[in-house]
Amino acid sequence: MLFQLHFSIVILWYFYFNPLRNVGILCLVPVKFPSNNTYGGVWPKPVTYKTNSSFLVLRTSHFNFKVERYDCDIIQEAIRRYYFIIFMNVNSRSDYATSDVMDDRNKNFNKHFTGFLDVLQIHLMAPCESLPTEFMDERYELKIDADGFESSGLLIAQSVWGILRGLETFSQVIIPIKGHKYAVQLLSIMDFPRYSHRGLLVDTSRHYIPVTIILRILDAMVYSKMNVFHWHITDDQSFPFQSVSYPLLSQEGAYDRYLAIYTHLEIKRIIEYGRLRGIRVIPEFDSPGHTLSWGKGIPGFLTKCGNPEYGEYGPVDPSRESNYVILENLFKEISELFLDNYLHLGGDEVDFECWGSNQNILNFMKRNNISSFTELESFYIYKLLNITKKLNTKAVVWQEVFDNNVPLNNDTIVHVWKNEQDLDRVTKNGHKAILSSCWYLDHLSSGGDWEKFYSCNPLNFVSSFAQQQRILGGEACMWAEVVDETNIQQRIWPRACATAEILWSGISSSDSVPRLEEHVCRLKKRGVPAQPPNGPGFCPHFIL
Ligand code: CP6
Repeated sequence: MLFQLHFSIVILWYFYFNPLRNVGILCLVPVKFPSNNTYGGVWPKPVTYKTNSSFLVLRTSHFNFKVERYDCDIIQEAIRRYYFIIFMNVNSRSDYATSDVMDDRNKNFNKHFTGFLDVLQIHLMAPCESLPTEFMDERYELKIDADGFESSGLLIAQSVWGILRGLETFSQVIIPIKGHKYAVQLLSIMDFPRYSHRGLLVDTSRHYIPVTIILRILDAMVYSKMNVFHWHITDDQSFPFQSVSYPLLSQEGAYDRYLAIYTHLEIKRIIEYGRLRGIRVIPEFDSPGHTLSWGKGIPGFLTKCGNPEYGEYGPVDPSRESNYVILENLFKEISELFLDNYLHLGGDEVDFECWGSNQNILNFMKRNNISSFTELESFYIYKLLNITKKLNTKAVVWQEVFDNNVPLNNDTIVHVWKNEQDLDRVTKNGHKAILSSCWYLDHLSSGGDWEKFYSCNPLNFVSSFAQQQRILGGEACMWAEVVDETNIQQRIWPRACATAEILWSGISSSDSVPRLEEHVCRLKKRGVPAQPPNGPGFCPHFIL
């Protein structure tokens, strides 16, 4: 009896007075972690990642972020988001660090409890910038350390964008463990992107994509450290941009003038949402091709084809001087609304046959000594580039503009979409380039076909170092002929994650399969409907 009482007191002491009581169970049961060679399951893989064989425990009741130097709204908002993400558990079966699946993956990998991590210090070394740009610095260092009883977490960056990327990494190395607790290994990460332009193109013309879905897509971009939302907002099929200067464009050209449009207010919301996450929003108003929807709101804007075989209308009528006035007014409105320094002007796939069938166009060419349709397209694009130059915006153009010898200034970025090999010609001519031809999300092949995206390394397609320097990055493209609000996210994720990693840290790595499995489980846990990456599988912490 006495013995039993003593025993109970010892047990009571253990749980109530032992400073380690919060990890009482942990001390007895070894906890298994993702092993070093999977980079803590971080996606995209950090440039350098070192770990130690010990871990710290985060307690929801104690842990906090502490901003030690420069602070701003972007950091405060990010802290709010990440606090939620880190300490969210989908359900009580979420102890995936101790699940059978993880055990199998991490045989012989035991870690030692060394203490608690109560604070992540955030050191931003220079004042916050307010808007992400092509020059944004995303480098960060993340150190989780322990020295005796002292443990510390430190995130350092020169720029607020580095703080954002570092917080994302921090959220990915924290692992839910048994008993509603969280653990992090001692680690040291130094990380930065190899390309400054890591984009996702979303086409909102072939199908209207609701604003809420666009915001979810921006969320998921951040989880893979993508930083450019290329908004292919208009095309032949619909004109969902509600223009203040030309309201008829969406009234006549949208799928629905009330239900399938983006207002200035909604667009501002999307830009602000991106800004707070370090995502640039670059709109594309593609012309002179891909503009059939514009014609409904502005009579006379398009070329009337002389031969019905080519359709009723074709590209913008480049011979009509008043069209350039319309373009100037419209692009003035656009450049004031969208805050980025860049606009995407399109310039792809112009239908020359329609132009060639229109007698007015042919006469115009004769009068102006224009001897070919590529020259006519150049004439148009040249005028459009001058309009945007006047508006103080720089331009991205599809590769045809370069292919057709339009004179381009150094700021203009050429977007390669036909063939990776074209990167060589573009950069040899001194132009900056971004690549998309190997990353079409609408092209499906069987199984987990992200590996075909993953094997596309932009560096393989140019011959000199100077040319390599001109590659700014690339974009995965979600053309929307066969996706709408019901399936666009599944089509994008996780396949665009392959592009994201190639552009962040590059070079396919052997651990990418299990790491992507883990990343997809993470995306699902955070509410992103991502499809299975490889084949049969199971997310141990995600049971609906
Ligand atoms: N829409 C627009 C598209 C494409 C382009 N522009 C496209 C077509 C074929 C392929 C890839 C993209 N769907 N407006 C070309 C940039 Cl393979």
